[in-house]
Amino acid sequence: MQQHPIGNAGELQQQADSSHPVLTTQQGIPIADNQNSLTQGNRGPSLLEDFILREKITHFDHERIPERVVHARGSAAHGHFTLTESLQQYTTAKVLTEVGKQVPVFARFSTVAGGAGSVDTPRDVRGFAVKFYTEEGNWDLVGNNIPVFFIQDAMKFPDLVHAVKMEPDRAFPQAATAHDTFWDFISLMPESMHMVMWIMSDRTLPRSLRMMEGFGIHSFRLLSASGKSTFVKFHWRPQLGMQSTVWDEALKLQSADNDYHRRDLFDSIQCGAFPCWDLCVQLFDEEQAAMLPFDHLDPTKIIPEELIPLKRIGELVLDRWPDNFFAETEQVAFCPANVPPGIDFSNDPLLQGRLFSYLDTQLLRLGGPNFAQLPINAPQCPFANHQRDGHMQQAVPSGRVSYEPSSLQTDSPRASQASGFTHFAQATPEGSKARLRPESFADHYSQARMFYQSQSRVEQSHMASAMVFELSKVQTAHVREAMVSHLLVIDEDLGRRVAKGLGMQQLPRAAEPAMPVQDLDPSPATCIIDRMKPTLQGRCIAMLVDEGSGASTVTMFKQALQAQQARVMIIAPRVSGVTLDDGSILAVDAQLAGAPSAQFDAIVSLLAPSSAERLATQSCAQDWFRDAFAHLKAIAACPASNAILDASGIRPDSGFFATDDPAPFIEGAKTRFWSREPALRDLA
Ligand code: HDD
Repeated sequence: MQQHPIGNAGELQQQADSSHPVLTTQQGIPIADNQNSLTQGNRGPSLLEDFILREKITHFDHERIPERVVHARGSAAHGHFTLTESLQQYTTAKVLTEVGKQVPVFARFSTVAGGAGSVDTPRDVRGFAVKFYTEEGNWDLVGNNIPVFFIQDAMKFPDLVHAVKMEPDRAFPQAATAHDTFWDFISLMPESMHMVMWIMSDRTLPRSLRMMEGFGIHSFRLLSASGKSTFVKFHWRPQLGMQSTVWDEALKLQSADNDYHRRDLFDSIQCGAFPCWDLCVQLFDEEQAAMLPFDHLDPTKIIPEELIPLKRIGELVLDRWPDNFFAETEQVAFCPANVPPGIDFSNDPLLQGRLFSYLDTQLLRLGGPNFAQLPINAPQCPFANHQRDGHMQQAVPSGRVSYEPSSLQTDSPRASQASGFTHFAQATPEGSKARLRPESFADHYSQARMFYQSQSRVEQSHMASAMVFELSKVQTAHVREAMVSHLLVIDEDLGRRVAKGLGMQQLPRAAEPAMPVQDLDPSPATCIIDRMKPTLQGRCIAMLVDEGSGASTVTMFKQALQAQQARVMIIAPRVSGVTLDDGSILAVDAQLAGAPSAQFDAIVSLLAPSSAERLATQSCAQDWFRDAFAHLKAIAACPASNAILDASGIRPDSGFFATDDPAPFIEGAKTRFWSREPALRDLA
């Protein structure tokens, strides 16, 4: 049989030329054929001798590393932090004292429970981790988008994570808290009640990673030149304002686009609309801490900003998407123990446990002690030490001396009293060793009540409905009852609403708090809806067009929306472009059936009558309008579109706008129509 000199069965073999480098093995051996393995004869077995095949397959077989045990699903970007106000009075850390200097950063956002390939929009806490490459070493602020945590002591972390992850015998549900083991654990951990209020709020359904807050959670310390300590809590505030989706929308986004948040972050950076956050701090000393009606070392508590206001000190801008997902986003290793001189830890027992856990997990995940040499993890300041060797050592240190003290090499690294890290010299009374929870950590319900009672009525009903949804997925009756018994303590009305939503015949007995529940002043700053910024910046508006749509109206809307910095997506039944009524061809961004309206902040329909009549029979078009309506979005609809609205059973309300003038629609698209909601779905 005749041999094909290149490729098999006439397949084109791509060859190197002046613009394409020569393909080589890892050893640099040039490769002539990247299509065919070496075989004995034309149709014979492959040969062990084929080092090119073996190397390629072996490398592929080893391409995966263990995913993060939590926060496996994440997206990240490069950027910079600029300090705008010096904290010189409180700290020596240059990153917090050198105003105007740009510090490179890498920020990774994540969900917690799901695996690396899970969806972006489950109800879940979002990780908000920022690595600052400061001139005094890396500072990792490893926070979440919720300012408190489930547990008070790191000892409980493996139990919490085991309870929330998919159940070990059946391996579901993926990326969801709505199952028995999670709520069983929570119902037995009263300390988690405050966090539970936050996760049942719309905070866990962010519209975009760019529109959520971040929190360092724990109290940290700042240390001044004289060694004076000030407590600090870190807050990230999104410049686009806060915004969340509604639950039905979040569910539909899971099918519309698995990568909804990742794509949104990517798109915004690619088009130059760089996500920005303000860095704010709460500063307080021991005396102020002692006046608070709770213990600030307890990570299940916030310090309401109504008590200690936030001070804005700088700005984070993310302006560069990573070149390679694995090398950067997957291999980045955050650790709360990475702090430069001038920042120190508090005795928060959760933080203390975290200081151990991250380095430990990275040794496994990244395969050994040299992971700090990976470009994404390496400091961007001079660094030197006597640590040597180990798996995958990349450095080639020269000289005889890899120890200290030494006298043989004059340039070997030495410790520096002047610039080195010093811990806060905290005086500690000598106590006995014990496994104890401080009594000051015993109030588990007061801040849960404060959070719930601070929310708007709409947000309260979302929380109660979320609770009903989650507990309806719990099959064990006594777990549902135990949870309601906690809710009755937090707020009796909430407990009753959830019990009713679950169809309970009898209210369970309220749980018995370890100490009296305090009625704290509300903290309106914890709400979201009021924090939605009246802007189209960062929002995406879809325009539905088809053959014969009016060219002048399409142009008028597009220009008006873009002038407001909205992103406009042209949607049509077919993706190859539509011919408008003036004969011009309009490029289309997405096909109607593949672009559900859950993905957009508001919609515009500019259809010709014949097209609207045809689409009125199509379920994808009906769903498009019905979902935008159900997700409380502004809708601009040309008269012809009424055919679809009628077919979808939608009765236009104040959230509907005519298409002769984009201005009223633009105002409507800056908000959501909350008044529509009670008529649409039974909220608890
Ligand atoms: Fe954690 C990852 C945030 C408590 C142990 N955590 C991880 C990430 C974030 C947080 C954002 C992902 C970092 C990345 O993008 O790579 N974790 C938190 C916050 C906590 C918290 C805000 C409480 C205030 N974590 C916590 C405790 C422990 C851990 C109490 C263990 C004692 N966390 C880990 C970990 C992870 C991690 C197992 C998994 C992957 C990794 O560290 O690198 O070590």
